[in-house]
Amino acid sequence: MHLLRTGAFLRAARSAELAVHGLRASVPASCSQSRWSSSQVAAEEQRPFPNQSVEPSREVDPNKTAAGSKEDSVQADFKKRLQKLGQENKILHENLSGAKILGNPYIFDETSNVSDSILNLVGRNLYDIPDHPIAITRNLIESCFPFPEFNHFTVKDPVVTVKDNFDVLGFPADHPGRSRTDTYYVNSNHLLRTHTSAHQHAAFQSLVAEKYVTGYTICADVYRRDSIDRTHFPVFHQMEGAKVWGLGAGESRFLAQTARTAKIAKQLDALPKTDIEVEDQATVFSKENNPIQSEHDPVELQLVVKHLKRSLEFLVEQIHKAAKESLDPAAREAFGPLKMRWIEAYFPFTTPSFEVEVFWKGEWLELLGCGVVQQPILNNAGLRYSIGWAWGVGIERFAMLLFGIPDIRLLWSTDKRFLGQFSRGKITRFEPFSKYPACYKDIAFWINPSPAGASPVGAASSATSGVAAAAGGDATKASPAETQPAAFHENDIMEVVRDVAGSLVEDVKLVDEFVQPTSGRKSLCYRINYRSLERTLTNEEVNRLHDEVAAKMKSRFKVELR
Ligand code: FA5
Ligand code: MG
Repeated sequence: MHLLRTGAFLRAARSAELAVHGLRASVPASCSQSRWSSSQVAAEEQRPFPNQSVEPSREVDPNKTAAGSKEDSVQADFKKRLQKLGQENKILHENLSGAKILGNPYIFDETSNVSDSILNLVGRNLYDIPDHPIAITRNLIESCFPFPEFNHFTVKDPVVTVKDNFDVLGFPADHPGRSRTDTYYVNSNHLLRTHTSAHQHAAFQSLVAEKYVTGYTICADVYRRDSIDRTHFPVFHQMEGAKVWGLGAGESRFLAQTARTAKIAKQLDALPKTDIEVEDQATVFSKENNPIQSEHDPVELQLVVKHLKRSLEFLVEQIHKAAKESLDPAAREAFGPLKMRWIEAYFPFTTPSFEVEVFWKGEWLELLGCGVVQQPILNNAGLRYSIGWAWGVGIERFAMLLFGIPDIRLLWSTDKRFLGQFSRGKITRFEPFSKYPACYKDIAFWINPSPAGASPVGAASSATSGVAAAAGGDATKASPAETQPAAFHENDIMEVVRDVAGSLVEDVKLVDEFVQPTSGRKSLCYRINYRSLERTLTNEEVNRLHDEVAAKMKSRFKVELR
């Protein structure tokens, strides 16, 4: 896996591509053990991290199968056949099943759930097309975190190991984000990354050798089996950012830390002030809700949190300003002030953790998640005596605010009427070219009371239920009040609809649910809104699509149609 440096780095004389996984992380001079007693270092090494061993990730041996056994000649031959396929991404079913993704062959196993419809979207790299709103937004975000303080990376290949996406980040074994109902698995070792945090460990490692660079951003496409509506799409783009402070100079650990605290305070002071009205609902850090890490000094921690919050408030303000300036003067007046709030959150790899929401089109829209990096993550990356923050934003959410784009599907459009409206470095208001009629169709069915093969992990862990879960796996969506075994997950119907109708569906909503008192069976009714962004759909076409959705629901999930 490669982190590809972008922007200023492409101009730099040093190598543009950095194989971070191949590097042996060396401990920086400021962290040399001789400065402190070996017992102190040993104590730090033993610090537990939730549920996981967090050794640095290694590339999976390409000669081994998912189960770890040596590849036999049939598998090797099948891989060769996959590799020879003409198209970039393709699924092949023969005596074995597998996929070619961005040129690499993978053999499927019982965990695989990627589909052609999702693989067709792999490799579009919208963030690299200079005139595309996603790339324009990415550049704007990167400009708020400039070089040489921040390195900027992109990672083209979305296939990562389960270890990098979840294990290294301390995701509990039963975190809902790991579920096949929420995540696209290539096989039991590999998945389509669900967040850019999958590259956090490698990016932190890259900071070890840096002299002036103390932070980074990573931009990439991420994949989630999610709901279908105007702000959610199974592929979207994230940008991850982080900054660390190593210990300052000093004769003792105490003095070095005091110097570091003073440095953070000074840098906080130097951050640009913002004018936005912010409601902060996450100022108290309690053991139960949003704990401080035991190794952090509370005064220093508060400074890091303030630095994080102010950096992101600056980002949100810049986006809002750019959006406002793109309007004509009359519309600018009506645009109104920005309403933004901080709320508590939970991520396995940060604590305390937060989310930013802004008020958009009459409701609160989540823009990003962030927090203070779990110390074991920094330690494992070779940044043992550093403290730092990290954030992850959804680029589409920012782009929709910036350009006034009402539906996330538009960002995947290849229609010239859409793409022709944007050019690099410019924020322009999206002009709707037409609104085509909606066609609503309901599908009602009894769900199968026995656990379905496609949804083996239904329940949320106690650590994550009722809170926003990282990297997908919304614990609140899996029907927490469900009394029967998890036979059906809402993302299952979303996936079927996506496979059959792709971006011809605007949204899918649960409109009715009830349990039959005598049998205890449960009935669900979903309303599918078929509407193309580019043309009027005919009745026949919609009926055909809807019949296919019904047939697939029946065959894949054994539901009984009503
Ligand atoms: C994460 O993915 C964390 N990795 C973010 C993070 C990074 C936290 C570093 C702490 C430190 P979350 O699942 O909330 O968190 O997603 C981050 C953002 O991605 C969301 O705030 C939202 O803006 C965007 N997002 C999430 N799901 C979708 C989707 N289906 N479509 C479009 N944007 C989405
Ligand atoms: Mg979230």
